[in-house]
Amino acid sequence: MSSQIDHLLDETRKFPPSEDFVAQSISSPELYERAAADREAFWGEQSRELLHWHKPFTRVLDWSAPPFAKWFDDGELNVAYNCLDRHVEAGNGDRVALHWEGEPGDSRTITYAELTDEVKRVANVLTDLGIGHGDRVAIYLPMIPEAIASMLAVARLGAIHSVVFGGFSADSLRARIDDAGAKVVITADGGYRKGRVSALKPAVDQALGDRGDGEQQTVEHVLVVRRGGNEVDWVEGRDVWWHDAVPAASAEHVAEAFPSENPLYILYTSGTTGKPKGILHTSGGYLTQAAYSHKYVFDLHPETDVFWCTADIGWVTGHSYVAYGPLANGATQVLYEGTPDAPHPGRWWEIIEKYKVSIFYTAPTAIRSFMKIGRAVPQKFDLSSLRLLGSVGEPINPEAWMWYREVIGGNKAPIVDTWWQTETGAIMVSALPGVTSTKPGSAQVPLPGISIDVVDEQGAEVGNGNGGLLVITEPWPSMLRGIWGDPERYKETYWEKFEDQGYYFAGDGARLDDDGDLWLLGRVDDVMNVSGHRLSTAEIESSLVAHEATAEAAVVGAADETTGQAVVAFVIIKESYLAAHDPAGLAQLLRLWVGEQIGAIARPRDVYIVGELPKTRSGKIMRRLLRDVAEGREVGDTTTLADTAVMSIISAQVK
Ligand code: 6R9
Repeated sequence: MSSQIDHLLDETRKFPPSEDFVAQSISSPELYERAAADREAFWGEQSRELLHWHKPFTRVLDWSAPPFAKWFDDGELNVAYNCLDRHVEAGNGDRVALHWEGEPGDSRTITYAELTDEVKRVANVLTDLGIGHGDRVAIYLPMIPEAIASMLAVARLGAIHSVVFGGFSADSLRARIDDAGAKVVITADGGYRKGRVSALKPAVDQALGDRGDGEQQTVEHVLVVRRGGNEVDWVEGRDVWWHDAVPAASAEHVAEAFPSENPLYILYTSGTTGKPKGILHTSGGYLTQAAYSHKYVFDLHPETDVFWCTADIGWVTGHSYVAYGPLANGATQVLYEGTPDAPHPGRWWEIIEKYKVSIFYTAPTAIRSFMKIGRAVPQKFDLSSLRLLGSVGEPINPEAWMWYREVIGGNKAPIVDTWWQTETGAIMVSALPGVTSTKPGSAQVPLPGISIDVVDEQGAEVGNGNGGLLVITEPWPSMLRGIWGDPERYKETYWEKFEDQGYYFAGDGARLDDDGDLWLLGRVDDVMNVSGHRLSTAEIESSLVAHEATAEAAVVGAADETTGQAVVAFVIIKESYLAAHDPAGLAQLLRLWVGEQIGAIARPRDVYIVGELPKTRSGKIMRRLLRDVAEGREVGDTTTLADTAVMSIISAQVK
């Protein structure tokens, strides 16, 4: 790791924005000045400018009971109205909201007027299914227009959605449905992935099936979109076809105003313990910063730009930069159902050419896998429409950054590397194109209105040229309002570490270079980042030990050329299991087991069956040493181990 950091800090290339870009850019240095002069007034101004408030707010921030913030809290708005109706009322109903592209090549173009109509119908259907203000709705859908319509319909009713990534297993879905107490699940029969229909409804059926623990489950209805055309089981009275209910519903629906702090959604993310955290976001502040960041970071010209964020709606990036930010700003965007390489490795570039995408936002892991295939593939397509590129999810190494700039951006499109988290709700750190000279590998500077610092373990500023922990020093509009049902965990996880200073602890290591630009150095806790997705070591360990063969397990994130980090597991097998079973194929069995338990993204790259795990005298597993083994390095300092011989035994077993 440290050699990698040194290498990063040797990076001195800088790319100032071109004159042409500056001339048309909506940002200017004045934005920073206004925010610095009066932060709260700045956010108040932004919110009034970007959103329609049914009842205007008179207070910007109430921080009288930290860490529980209230933004714009005496104002009232409707999130869906802001994303839909007001654009139609302003005469932009014919503007394309979604250019949707199915994986097999089918496509649909949906205008703002059409999407508004659809959302009103879905809102009426959900009302009929018993959903009202404050109820929870789980959404387990592929990347189809109905996914966006579902989120907005839930928001329109003042209800709360919990989108669960379609790649998650029935068990993961069940845990999220239970934790939120969802009343309705919206799903599909299946969706297209890698050239085949991948079924979704069976996982919902399984999640809602008898759990054998006598617990009442909360779901009353399942609304099912037909997409894959695959056969599905049907529960009469519980299941409703979308294509029966939605077209038959009325397209009249008046958006009611809700208080600014009305909960909007829960999104589960991995923490340092096994149980995922239900991150809670509310309405007015969240939508303000989603719209603001989308507008300025992406230099959005809604009349002419075509925006494409490749994230799935199951992740926060899909919430803020597929659903809420772009729609609040009246943008035209691309929504793609499938994988980047189906049916051919140039699929993404073909889509950019087809829709003349001008702003493209994706993750470093995708860029690295395209680099591996080679530039000949993208070079077959006309990518000249691209004028701005974005990156999110993990640090982007300078090599990948340069490749992205040259091969995809034609050496002209600025790249914005955006740092943020599920918890922050929206982008916090990024260059402003048209203002900032960009630097390969650095996420650079906090957005106007955002206060970030790098501090040491005691909370003291480290200053330029030094590394430490990234903190957010002032509340921000789209900050999480808590962890669903667990206020204590919220305080402990994010606020306890720097309680005296009142800083939010992000869990990331960072460094400030001599210019004061930020370099993100990865998580400092037991959270891994695999292809830009957060996974917790504890969650995968508990899944491994849930298998009858496993006595003990330790999981580490090991550096991986394509995925950033990869899951590597070290497992001790029970004597009793070995006595009765053939150990051949056991590693593969456990890999698949984790995939079934959590989802394919959590499946370990390697499972090593070992006899012992390295532990300190107090019994803590020393993952640092296992990481050395997993990354094929000389094993580090073992002096604090209870048994110092253990590492040589493990190294031998792994070879
Ligand atoms: C938006 C999103 C958050 C974690 C975060 C950090 C890493 C995200 C990054 C980045 C370096 C960037 N991360 N963006 N690291 N540079 N531009 O990814 O949310 O899934 O909650 O992950 O991802 O470690 O703490 P989430």
